[in-house]
Amino acid sequence: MAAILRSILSNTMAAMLKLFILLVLQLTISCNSEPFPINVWPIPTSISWPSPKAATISPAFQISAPYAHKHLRTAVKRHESLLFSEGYKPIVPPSLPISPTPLLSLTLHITDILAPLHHGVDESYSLTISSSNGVANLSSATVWGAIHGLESFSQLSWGSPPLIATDLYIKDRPLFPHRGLMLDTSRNFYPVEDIMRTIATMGANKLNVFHWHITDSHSFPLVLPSEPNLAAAGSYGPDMQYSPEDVKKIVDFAMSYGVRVVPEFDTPGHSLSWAGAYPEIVTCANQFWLPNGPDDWAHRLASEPGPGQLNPLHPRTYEVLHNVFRDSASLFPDPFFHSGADELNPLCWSSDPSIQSFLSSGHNLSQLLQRFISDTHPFLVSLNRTVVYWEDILLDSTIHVPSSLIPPSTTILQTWNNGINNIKDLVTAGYRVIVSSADFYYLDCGHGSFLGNYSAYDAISEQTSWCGPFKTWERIYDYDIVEGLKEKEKGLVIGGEVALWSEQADGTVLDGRVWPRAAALAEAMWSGNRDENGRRRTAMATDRLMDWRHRMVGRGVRAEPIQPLWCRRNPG
Ligand code: CP6
Repeated sequence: MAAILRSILSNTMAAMLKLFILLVLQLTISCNSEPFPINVWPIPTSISWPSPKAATISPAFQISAPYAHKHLRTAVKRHESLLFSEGYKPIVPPSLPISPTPLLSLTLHITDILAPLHHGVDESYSLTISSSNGVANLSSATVWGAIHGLESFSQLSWGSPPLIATDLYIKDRPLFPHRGLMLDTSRNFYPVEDIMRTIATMGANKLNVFHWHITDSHSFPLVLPSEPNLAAAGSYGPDMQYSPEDVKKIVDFAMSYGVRVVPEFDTPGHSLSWAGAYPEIVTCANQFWLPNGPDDWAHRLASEPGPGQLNPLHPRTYEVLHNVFRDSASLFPDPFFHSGADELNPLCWSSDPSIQSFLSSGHNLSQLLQRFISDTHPFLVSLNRTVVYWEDILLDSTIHVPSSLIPPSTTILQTWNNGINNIKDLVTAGYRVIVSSADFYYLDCGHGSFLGNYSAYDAISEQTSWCGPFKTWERIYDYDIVEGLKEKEKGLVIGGEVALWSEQADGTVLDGRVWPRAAALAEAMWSGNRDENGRRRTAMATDRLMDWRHRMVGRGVRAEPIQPLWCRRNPG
């Protein structure tokens, strides 16, 4: 009896094992496949293409944009030249009937030519390409919608001499108005060309906010006209600085892609680099604590020279800050201004003698931050800025300010901890929210060395990694940032940003660290991550993202592959 039972059991086990092996093989060797002849990334809100056809693009083809608008003109020229020079070879060449009529023109129709590139500007467009008369029309409310439409038009073409999909109609608009990428240029320096290539690729993905985390504790790379010593003494060297001309060039370039540039000066924490020029306004310069004791590897691994925090009690602090804010408000025209306020270290402030006497007269550290914010927030508002802060300013359990000092009307909070719960807490408090949850949107995890004492590697590697785990494109694509919110609360989530902190990144790895993962965010923020039936469309997106990555590589962006080439060559 026992023997029979044993045999049945082992047979069942064997069958289960076989099934399991088959399943694993199935998962590992079959690639996702969804045949489609053309690919626009992010996928437009609606495409109507009842009988798919292609047309040649006439050598006499022209884009007609009868508007005197500098950035529109730049974008039009760029696409006229791209259409004939890109020569994109799809991994799987589409086979479509060719219309006898070549495409002769694309005409732009813009109703509000003056609308500035601000948060919430109308970015919608509609595009018709017709083979019966060989013309295409692009209609939009604003220049910024037209620039997105031009990009879609370019992505509908391939080959050399170029072909273009025809007899189609696209109507397109973004799901979220704020679709961003944050780049930290303080931990490591990025040359201007790297920043411009990144912004151009953002534009191609319809991402519209370049959040420039310019300064931090490690370096202060921006030369400001009224405070030149900050960069002179705080940058990594004269060849690792951004001049005011560089900034103007970057901001202007970004506008021709419909990309806003939002500067961040991380204050009052993360400010050691200000001490080069002004040691008197920075507390705890070059002291280093591990907030959670000697085995606090999570902090040790961030390799900070010491947090360095601006002293809210020193009058000089505000003189310097006002100069910095005034200069940057004139360099960066965008109405959003990011002022940081993340990760304040209590030990850093309380090590300072002047702060010690403030504390011993019955005050606390939150009141110290409140002093700082009650000067800087109104000052930034007087420069017509909406101030963005990291969520810590409200949610940090030790050092925070009451919401009366940062009114929701002039404040936006950017969340990075604890996902949905914090999003919920922030919108419940009435704030507009930018989502950058570290568990989904932080791109920094790379292959860099362990930033600590190697002998402790074994002990720590089991527990945590400061950057890990690596966030895959699927993880980014699938994250639902408004899950569980009421309709009214959803309206306060203005969008999301992926973030590249640069402890272990610089220009040599930039493209691969950012792309194609930022493209996954771009589609989720522009047209969502679900199909018309509300089902996830991650599997279908795999092939499309593979093709889009291939196209980005062709445009000179060294985006990482997401699967073997075989998967597109051997569909099914
Ligand atoms: N620098 C600054 C950082 C981080 C933040 N602010 C950070 C924290 C945790 C992780 C990654 C980056 N390096 N200024 C948090 C907003 Cl895991």
